[in-house]
Amino acid sequence: ITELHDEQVRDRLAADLIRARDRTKLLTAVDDTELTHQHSPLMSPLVWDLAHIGNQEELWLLRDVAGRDPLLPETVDMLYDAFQNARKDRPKLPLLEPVPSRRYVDDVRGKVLDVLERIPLHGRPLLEKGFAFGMIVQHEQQHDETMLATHQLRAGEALLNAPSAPAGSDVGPAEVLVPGGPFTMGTDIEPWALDNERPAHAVDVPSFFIDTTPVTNGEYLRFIEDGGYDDPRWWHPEGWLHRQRAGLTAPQFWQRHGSTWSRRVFGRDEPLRPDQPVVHVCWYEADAYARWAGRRLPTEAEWEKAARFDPASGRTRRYPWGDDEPSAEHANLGQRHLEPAGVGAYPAGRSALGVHQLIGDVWEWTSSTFGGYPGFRAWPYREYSEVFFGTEHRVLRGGSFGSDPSAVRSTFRNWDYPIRRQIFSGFRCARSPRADEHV
Ligand code: AVJ
Ligand code: FE
Repeated sequence: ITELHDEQVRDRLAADLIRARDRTKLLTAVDDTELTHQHSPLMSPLVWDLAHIGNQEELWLLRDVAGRDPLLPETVDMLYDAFQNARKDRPKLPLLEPVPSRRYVDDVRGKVLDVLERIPLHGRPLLEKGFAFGMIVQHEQQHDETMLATHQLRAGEALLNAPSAPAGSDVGPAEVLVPGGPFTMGTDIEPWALDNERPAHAVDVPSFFIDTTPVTNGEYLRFIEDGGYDDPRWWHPEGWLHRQRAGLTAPQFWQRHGSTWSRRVFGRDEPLRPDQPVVHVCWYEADAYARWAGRRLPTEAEWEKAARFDPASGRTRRYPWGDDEPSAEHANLGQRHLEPAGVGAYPAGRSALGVHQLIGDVWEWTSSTFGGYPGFRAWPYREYSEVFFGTEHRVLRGGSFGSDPSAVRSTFRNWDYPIRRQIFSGFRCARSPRADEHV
């Protein structure tokens, strides 16, 4: 039985590795100039992400797991170490050229697929349920999402194509009451959950209301038209300074044409779709909108309870819709579309309480800073999450249209600086009950 189970794990891992690589190839199927150019100081040249994907895969799966010798001179490791080289400095490094980069990732992958066929998936914690391979799948998919953001930042003709995301539909009441009480936050059982999602622990969350959908372009436009960007009352003090210094007047990639707006989406001008979740806002913009609307951002625990808690059974579920893996009916994930879908487009993906689109479409800013759960243990490396704990970053949840299902769960935690908005970030609002509201 163990053998059969292992075979299924291996097949799943091989399929996920291949899907990740198909996506990497699609995102790097550009000419050498595009591949080596730095499209924004916030991003690496695509050729860096490409070889970094291969290097992490070699380090973890060939050298650590399989005990192999390095494929290239060890000085190469340093070039692709994200901690030794800030993104802005990466174009100046003596990086592998495009052809050797492509050859390197292919060589590594060929050997990894051989290792995956043979290696026992137990006996070492790193191999339990194929974790090391799952970690590398997620790592590649995370960099694919980063490369997708690089494509969004690049100037010039469109290079990527995908069908438009579906339109929205009626979702009923604008907010949902989540009843107070404990739920299980985090996980001990998701096989590929990263260290910061562990361990599972009970959190008592008092009743709160959460928006049925993410905040839309149409709603956000009302904040702009009401002078929201010019009124310091709505802004966090540091947010107001940033708003002035950076000259923020609208989400990134919005363009005003008199009284109408368009959005630059992967090299095309698209009319602003009022029913789509707003995307490319920083935490400070989300926070200001919420205050203007008389609301606030949800805490991370509130977001996760809204996504997982089923009041009928008292159970904390894997996904908003239940325990099944995400499908195309549940959520806008996996770069099937190059934009968020209209709100209400995924009724099959709504939560037990009727909250829509918690998974997919846009990463949702929460009010929480990034820290370890009680009992946190850095694993398998401190630089995945622990070195980012503190008050500098805010947590985002739920994944975007550019996140692969293998790299998002209801427990998955993303984080970034509150000024960042080149990521596919949006938000939804929440509020505590009023004193006269008996809930
Ligand atoms: C978890 C998305 C913040 O991309 O910086 C990639 C993931 N860690 N390589 C990032 C990651 C190492 C990370 N985020
Ligand atoms: Fe990385």
